[in-house]
Formats: sequence, C-alpha cells, structure tokens
Amino acid sequence: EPIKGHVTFNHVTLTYTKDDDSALKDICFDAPPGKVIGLIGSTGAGKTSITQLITRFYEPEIGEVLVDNRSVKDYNIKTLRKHIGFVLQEPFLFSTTIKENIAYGNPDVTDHQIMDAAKRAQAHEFIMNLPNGYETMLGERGMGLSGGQKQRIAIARAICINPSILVLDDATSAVDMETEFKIQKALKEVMQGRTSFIIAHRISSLKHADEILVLDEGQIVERGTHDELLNNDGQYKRIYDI
Ligand code: M5T
Ligand code: MG
Repeated sequence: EPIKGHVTFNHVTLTYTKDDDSALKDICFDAPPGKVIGLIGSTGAGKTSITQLITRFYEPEIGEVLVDNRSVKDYNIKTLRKHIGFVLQEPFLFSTTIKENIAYGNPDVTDHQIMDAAKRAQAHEFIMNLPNGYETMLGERGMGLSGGQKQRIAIARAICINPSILVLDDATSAVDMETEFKIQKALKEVMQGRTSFIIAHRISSLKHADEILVLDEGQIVERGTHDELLNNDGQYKRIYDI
C-alpha cells in the first residue's frame, strides 16, 4: 500500500533517559504530502530527534507521531522505513563499488535506474571521470571521494529508494560554494513530490520551505514561512542577521 507521506506530530514529548530533561517538549505540527518543512535551531535543540521519531528509531513518551493519519506504531517498521530516505551530513558509504553504494538497501534496482539517479544527483559526471566509473571500489567510509562527492552518492541512493518522506539532515555543510550549488540543485530535484524535512544551519537552504520550525531546547519557539519569520523580529531574524 503506497504511503503519501503526510506527517503529523501531536503533542510529542521525547525523553531519552529518565534522568535527563526532555529532548522534545510538546511538539505539534502537520506536514501534508509533498510539503517542505525546514528545521532550524542551535545545537542540541532537537532537530535530529524529530526526524528519528518519524522512522521510529525512538518512541515518544507522550503524544503520537502519525504517517498518513495512522500512528507509526501501527506500521510494519520495515515497510515504514522503506518509504523514508535520509541524507545525512556524514553519509555512510561502504568499501564496495560506487554502483553498490547507490543501490544499497534497494536490491531490485536496475543499472539504468542507478545511472539515472546519479544523473539527477549531479554525480554521474564525476563518476564517469573515474578510471573504473560505476565499478570504482571505494575505501573504508568512502575514502577516495571528497565530502561533496560522497553527499551526492548519498542523494543518488535516496533517489533510488523513491521515498515519500525525505530527511536532509545538514546535507550541504562543509562544501565549497560551487559544490553546494550542485548539491542544492540535486536536492531540489529529489524533493519534488516528497514530504521533505530540511535541517540546516544556514538559512539560505530553508528560504523556500512551506513552513519553518524554529527549535530551542526541545520546543518550537517560532514557526512560519521565511518572510513571516523575518517580520517576527524573533530568534529566526536574529540568526538571519548574523
Ligand atoms: C537533542 C539528546 C542530545 C540533546 C537532545 C539524537 C539524540 C539526541 N540526544 C540523545 O540523548 N540521544 C540521541 O540519540 O537530545 O538532540 P538533537 O536532536 O540531536 O539536536 P539537534 O539535531 O538539534 O543538534 P545538532 O547539534 O545536530 O544541530 O540534548 O544530547
Ligand atoms: Mg542534529
């Protein structure tokens, strides 16, 4: 049964360990299918934690997380995770071929689909310039590729999975401007028609989000579009003005 990617948080509180303060406190939002949600806030604010609840890596102490109006608890966890693609700051790559790295987690994918995904991820060109192309063996954790190249391999992998929900956790950090431009272009492509969560430190990658949630110490302290938030004269505007 296909998943549309409608994500809802109803009064979600998450506590990792009993003695600690809650990492998330009373989080409420609604992300209709295909919408782009931006998450911003200082380190430890709870951005990654929100995305980990969607995949059910953790379960909330209070409240519920819904996908397509159904509690994530009621899904077969493998089915649920098949519909969620992650592109992380430190992409996990394996010491196998580039082709296998793109196909990872998706054994049925064809060579044609792999190449198509790499093209859309702006990765095809650099792969073809390697002596062994798609058959190039990578070292441990992707050794032999630059950070930006690794990220584009991870984006190609997410495209192959064809997820309804996409999580980009700081996907364009620590790369030069030209590479960032290429990655942004690739991400725009992969976000089409998918409910996307963009976690960013730089506001530039969030400008076009349908809704931006500003987090601070586990709470949503502000929400709105880029323009709305700039008019607010709150935390978002202060980050923007830096
Ligand atoms: C929020 C704690 C973390 C912090 C709070 C993922 C994770 C987080 N935490 C745990 O105890 N265990 C975990 O597995 O929860 O952390 P976050 O959600 O990772 O914050 P962030 O993504 O906004 O921060 P950053 O640094 O990635 O910008 O108290 O210790
Ligand atoms: Mg994080």
